[in-house]
Amino acid sequence: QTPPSDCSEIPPGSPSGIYIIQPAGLHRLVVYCEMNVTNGGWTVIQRNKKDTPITWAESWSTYKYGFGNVRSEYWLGTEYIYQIAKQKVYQVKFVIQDATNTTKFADYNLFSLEDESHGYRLRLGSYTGTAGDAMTSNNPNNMHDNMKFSTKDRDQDTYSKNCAYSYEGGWWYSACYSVRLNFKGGMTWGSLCTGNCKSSLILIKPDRQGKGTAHTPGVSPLPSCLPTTASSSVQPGLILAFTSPTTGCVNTSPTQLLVSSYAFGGFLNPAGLLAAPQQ
Ligand SMILES: [Ca+2]
Repeated sequence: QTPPSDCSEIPPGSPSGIYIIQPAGLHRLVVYCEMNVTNGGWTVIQRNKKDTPITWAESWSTYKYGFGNVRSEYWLGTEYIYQIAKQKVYQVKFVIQDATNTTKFADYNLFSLEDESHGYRLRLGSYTGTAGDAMTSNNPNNMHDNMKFSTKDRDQDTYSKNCAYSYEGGWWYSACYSVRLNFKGGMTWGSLCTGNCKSSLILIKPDRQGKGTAHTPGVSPLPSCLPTTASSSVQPGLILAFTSPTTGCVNTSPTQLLVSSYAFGGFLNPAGLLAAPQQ
């Protein structure tokens, strides 16, 4: 049975949590589905908070395949975001908690990335919301829409130096930013919260609600494996989640170890958990 191609195919009414999806032409991914915000069905591609232990100043390849903890702060992976968003016409919702703990939204009715050979260039549609249209700008120096993705080791911005290196996180930089969400510390969203945003959440789903076919009735999120069992052979950046074939639970490691692609290509270790493939 094929998993849903994204969180929009999780049946309405299912709780938020960790689910398995399989975008067209890709392997299975472990993702967090947000089922409470605005009709649910959202695939979480980024989650961050001001006091995160996650280091966001990561390399191109780390961003490409994702990092963090799917239950807390994480980046799903630029390649996987691209693969998901190319399936249909997608929209994006940025959920920003400002310095006064007020939650604001920024919606763009189109979200897509170009492929890696084109730098994962960002394409956004028109804005609605309460947070302010910080991703697009009349100022080419802090524009994000239509920019390529840059990391500390791959400078694709429009600045003479490297924004991603200077500002410690991968993003669709120009020269350099009005939005900084991939950052360890206070985040920035336009003039809403400048270096003091409390948290961020980036959600995508197909533009037309219900366009996707409900996949399996009565789906529940994968339960957490307790107690936490970590494998000593895990390489940072390789493992995202352990899944138990007997209980179906997901065991995410505490920090810096991500959750997506390798959970299903591995083998059973002595603890009965599916570990990442040895490369
Ligand atoms: Ca540059």
